[in-house]
Amino acid sequence: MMHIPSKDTQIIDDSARAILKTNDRGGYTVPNGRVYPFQWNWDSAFVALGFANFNRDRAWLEIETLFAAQWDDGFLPHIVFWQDDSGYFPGASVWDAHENPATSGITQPPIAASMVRWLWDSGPKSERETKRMAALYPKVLKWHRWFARYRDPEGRGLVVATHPWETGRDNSPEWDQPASRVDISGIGPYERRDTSHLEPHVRPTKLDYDRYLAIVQFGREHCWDHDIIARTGPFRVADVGMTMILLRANRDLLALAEALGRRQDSAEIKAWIEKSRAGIDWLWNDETGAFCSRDLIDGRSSAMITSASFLSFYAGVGTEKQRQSLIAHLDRIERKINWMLPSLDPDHEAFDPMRYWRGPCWAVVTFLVARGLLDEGESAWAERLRHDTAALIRDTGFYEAFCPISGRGTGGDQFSWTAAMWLFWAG
Ligand code: 2M8
Repeated sequence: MMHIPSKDTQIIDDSARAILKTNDRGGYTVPNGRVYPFQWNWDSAFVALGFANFNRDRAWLEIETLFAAQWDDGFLPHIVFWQDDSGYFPGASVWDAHENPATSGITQPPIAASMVRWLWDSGPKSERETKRMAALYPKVLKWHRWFARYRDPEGRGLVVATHPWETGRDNSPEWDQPASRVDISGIGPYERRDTSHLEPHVRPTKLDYDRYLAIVQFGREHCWDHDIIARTGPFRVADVGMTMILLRANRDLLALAEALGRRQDSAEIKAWIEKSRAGIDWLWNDETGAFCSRDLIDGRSSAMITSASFLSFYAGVGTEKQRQSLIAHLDRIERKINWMLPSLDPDHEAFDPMRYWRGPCWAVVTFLVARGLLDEGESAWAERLRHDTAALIRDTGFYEAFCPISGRGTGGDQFSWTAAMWLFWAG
């Protein structure tokens, strides 16, 4: 299917629906048929919102299929390999994590709870949908318990990422320094597949991939024991993105628990929320004037302003002074580029407007930030972010991401979560 530039919203709506249908593999949706031919965790959660626009049954099914791959201990993998496909590397055999279905051994930003709540809230709250929500609820709770049990080894109320891929912002410059101590000497030859689908200059570098694989090797050697990995792994970063997303997801899970009358769960979830609220200030970097990720191994802040820094609005945290500082950063960033929201501060030396998570705009993160800004009374900013995302899609197509300066698409096209964001929010 070709993208035909058009100002007609109806045509763009139809294209977005067609993308979701084309990428539907029966119960789950691939992010992009060529580049990412499996089910991805947070992609599926976003995609459910897109399906809700025209097929609510299918929307629920997307999240149900994802949770069908949940491990017994509550862990929810970042990739589910429902079927073989040699077009992606590293595939199931490299992970060697879980047999049936085969999965990766790392997780991804926990937004599913928020998407379940959105889905349920925006629907008829019929008996059928309430049953589906109630059936998903204990699975999501189990996943969040897994986070509480395994991903906060220092008890700070923050989420520790053990692999850059877990953050979803794979090659963000925030990970350059923490990943630099990963020993890559044991990495033999391997063949990447992403760079045979896409131009190498829009993808992570070979050095990034060597490190990604070395961390996978560590997990595999420890039989994906998440306790050992989070305590002794070579990459351990308190990720500002996952932390803010989990905090919001816990608030959404609490709303579901209350709707279902689960009193005991509510108390447990409230305690997580309070702990995070109290702990989050450790991510605030006063010099930078923003929330930034922090390396747990040496305690250093990345001191970088990324799109994830602004997720504090979505999480509903930050003092008035902190919020003002972040809004001032938005004002400054907006003057440097043409489309919001870039994944890295354009004034940072590592800013690279076409290379993946080092500069391009990603509709999904922009959506979360916009949603937070709206909730916190910054409606003009929220509308600016929505408007820019709509303009990028309208003028360019449903790309994986977009250059904040030229508006050009980068990464894969006909991308599921971009289509979903158009249908649910931007369009
Ligand atoms: C990208 O990540 C995968 C690894 O998980 C990759 O590059 O191979 C990221 O953009 C991630 O956030 C996203 O979930 C995934 C699929 O769209 O692609």
